[in-house]
Amino acid sequence: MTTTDVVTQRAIDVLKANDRGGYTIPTDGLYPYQWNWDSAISALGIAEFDLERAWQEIETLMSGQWASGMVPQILFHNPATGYFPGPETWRCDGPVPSSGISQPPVAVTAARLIWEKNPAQGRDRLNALVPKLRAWIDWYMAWRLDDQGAIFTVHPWESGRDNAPDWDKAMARIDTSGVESYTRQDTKHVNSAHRPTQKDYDLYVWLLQIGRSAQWDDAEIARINPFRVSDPLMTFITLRAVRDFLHISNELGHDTTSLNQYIETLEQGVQTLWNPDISAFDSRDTSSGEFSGSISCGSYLCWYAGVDHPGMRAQLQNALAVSKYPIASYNLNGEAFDPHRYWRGPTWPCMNLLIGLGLAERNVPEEPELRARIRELLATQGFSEYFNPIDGDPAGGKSFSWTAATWLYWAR
Ligand code: 9YW
Repeated sequence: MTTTDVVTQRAIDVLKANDRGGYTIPTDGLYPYQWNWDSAISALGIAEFDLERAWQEIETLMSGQWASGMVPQILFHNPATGYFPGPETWRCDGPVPSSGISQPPVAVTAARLIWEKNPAQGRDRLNALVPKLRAWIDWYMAWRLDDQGAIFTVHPWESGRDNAPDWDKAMARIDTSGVESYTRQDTKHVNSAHRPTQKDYDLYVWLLQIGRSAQWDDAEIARINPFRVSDPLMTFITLRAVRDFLHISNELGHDTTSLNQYIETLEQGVQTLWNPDISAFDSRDTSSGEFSGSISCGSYLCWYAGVDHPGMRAQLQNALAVSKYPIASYNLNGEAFDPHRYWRGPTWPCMNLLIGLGLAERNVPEEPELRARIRELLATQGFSEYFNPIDGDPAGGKSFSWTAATWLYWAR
């Protein structure tokens, strides 16, 4: 066996060990349920050794879809301990116990990529998913589109980048004094210096309370939730999802009404996220109109969305020059940079997978170098949740599904 074969076998073992029967948990202990975009990325890895099981991952995720079209961030299929907030805190009413917010719609793109591995075999399964994927896209366009065509998030957990500096200014304006008492579980599993702070968690729980008081009704949330930040990551991933869904619909002969219009709107929307002051795609608070001033891993998803930008190409070259293990979750020269704290500096391989796919598709010459760095990181350090971008030190949960999937689908 070559070294590559050994690491590949380890990655397969991680995904199999995290399989809970029809769905894959992100990691044992810290995250014991099905998470939305983790499952989408895990499915890409699973498709490398078991195509049937990869389809099932997406199908199980979509089984939690609400009548509104929303697909939840977490599905609590089976009782588990060790995670807060669980179903009793969210108090949602979907077909599967769940949280009340969504996550970036990578699963639409994953469905296309899995289908393309064997179009004949996957045709019926994809056909059955089409109405559900469509309803989710329509939900995003109805409830998460700002007046300039970008996609915003109503909760840092929905964005998938919990404590990113992108949300700092919007969070600072919110008074969380009415937050109920709660007990965190995450810091019992992993080093608390590498996690969001207590202040961050107060806001997460406070925003959860807002949604719950609205009984998770979209129109009521739109009326009372004060947190709305338009996000390059959300906008790029949604734009990519709509492009992939249009392609699927054309290939399989499904209705394409409004899809071209969605693409046009989102293409205009991403341009409104260009912040000339930092020469990068940035997030923008929808109430103040103010940019965050944050160059994040989300900024580099432009190519994934089919959007080229010479300014981002320069950023990419800089990222490769200033850190051994790019692309970091937050710019190393940014004032909030912390190499250890979750989405404020560490490198997340799963984000590099998405960035790398975009670079490869657009023939950006830096892709092989980025892939080689992540390859070396995973081969030597294993499949942790995230890594110090300077020295590659692993942190967070171990044996993480989407990190193993990154190896299988892209880095190896
Ligand atoms: C939470 C599972 C999730 C990811 C998110 C990441 C973190 C914390 O873990 O969220 O409690 O949901 O920020 O992107 O989906 O891996």
